[in-house]
Amino acid sequence: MSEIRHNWTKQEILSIYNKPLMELLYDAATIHRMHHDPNTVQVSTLLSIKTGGCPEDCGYCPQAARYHTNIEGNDLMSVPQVKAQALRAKESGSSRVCMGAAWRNVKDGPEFDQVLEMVRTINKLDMEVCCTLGMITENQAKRLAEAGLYAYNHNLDTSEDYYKDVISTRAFEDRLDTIENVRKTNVTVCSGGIIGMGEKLEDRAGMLVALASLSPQPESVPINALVPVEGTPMEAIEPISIWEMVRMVATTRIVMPQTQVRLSAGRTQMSREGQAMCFFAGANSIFAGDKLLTTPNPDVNEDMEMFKLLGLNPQKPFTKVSQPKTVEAEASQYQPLGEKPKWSRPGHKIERNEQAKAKAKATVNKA
Ligand code: SAM
Ligand code: DTB
Ligand code: SF4
Repeated sequence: MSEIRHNWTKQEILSIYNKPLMELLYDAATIHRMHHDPNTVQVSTLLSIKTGGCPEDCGYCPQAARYHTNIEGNDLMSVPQVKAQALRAKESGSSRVCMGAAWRNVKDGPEFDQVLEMVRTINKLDMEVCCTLGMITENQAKRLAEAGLYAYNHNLDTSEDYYKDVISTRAFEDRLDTIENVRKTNVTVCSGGIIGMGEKLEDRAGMLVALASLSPQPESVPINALVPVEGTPMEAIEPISIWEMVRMVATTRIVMPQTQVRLSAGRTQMSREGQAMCFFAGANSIFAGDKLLTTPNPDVNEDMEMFKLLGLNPQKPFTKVSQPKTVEAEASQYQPLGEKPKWSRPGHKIERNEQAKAKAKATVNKA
């Protein structure tokens, strides 16, 4: 087993990322085999339980209200709706449901109670449950854990340096605080980022330094390729090449040997050969289902054909960490505290985000 290091430097990571490709692939695949079955891939289904209308200004995100993208917004889904979707996901071979909400942070109240009930319902279907709901407090993390949550997704998204050029409504530090709150429970951490947002290679390395320095390292690290969506400040950014994805996956595998590296957004643009290279380089989880949160993803049948072609098998639920016990609402030990945490709001100007907002306003005024 290779050792787990938490003190990687940006320079070390850059020199791994820039290695001759055959060496990089060989090194990553070697480490991958020491810690994982190379023929097993964990499959999660995303479910957008509350879509659009988000107050944040994340420059990549189609769900930020201020950019007026073409997505269909929705209020919080009901528990039976979620259960039906989870059953469909289970039938199609997914071991995990990941519920996403376009929220800045969780607020105690009926909507959070409803999410807790969704968590209990899916855990009782013997599936892993993940949530990505924005920033959460320690008490909220404990309530999610008590309901039977398996994983919480909260991405660092990019380096601390570049974060300021992407989002002005919260700070990198806030993301670390939420991850720390999740770490105070038994819920596993899923945290990664996006490449192809105009960042430098140094920023990709910087993000990996931050993720690898977490102790323990995240159990799951999603690597997303930016999906450029019309109306967002990043609509016109040129897509990255498959080689960058392969290098990023391989480097992530090397610096975080035990984590499940997730080949995330951007798969519709990747060939099977390209994805196969990513699996060889150490990717061992994906999002399945024809939709991510709001944008397209490959069809499940196509993915299953790809698995067959490559000899890959979907991972069974609770292979890595055992199933959490669900505590019913009536027996809960935790009360909603109605906290109003002071998540920061830096409010600096990001020219690209300002322009997208102004463009959206002008369109509304014209109509
Ligand atoms: N609101 C919550 C939050 O921001 O943590 C949860 C939902 S948010 C949509 C989850 C993640 O989706 C983001 O952190 C980002 O990594 C990813 N994401 C959003 N838009 C994307 C895009 N256009 N391309 C790639 N990834 C994207
Ligand atoms: C993650 O890292 N990627 C997923 C999941 N975690 C929540 C989301 C990707 C969203 C892509 C844009 C969309 O579909 O809206
Ligand atoms: Fe809101 Fe999350 Fe999208 Fe940012 S990434 S705008 S917080 S939904």
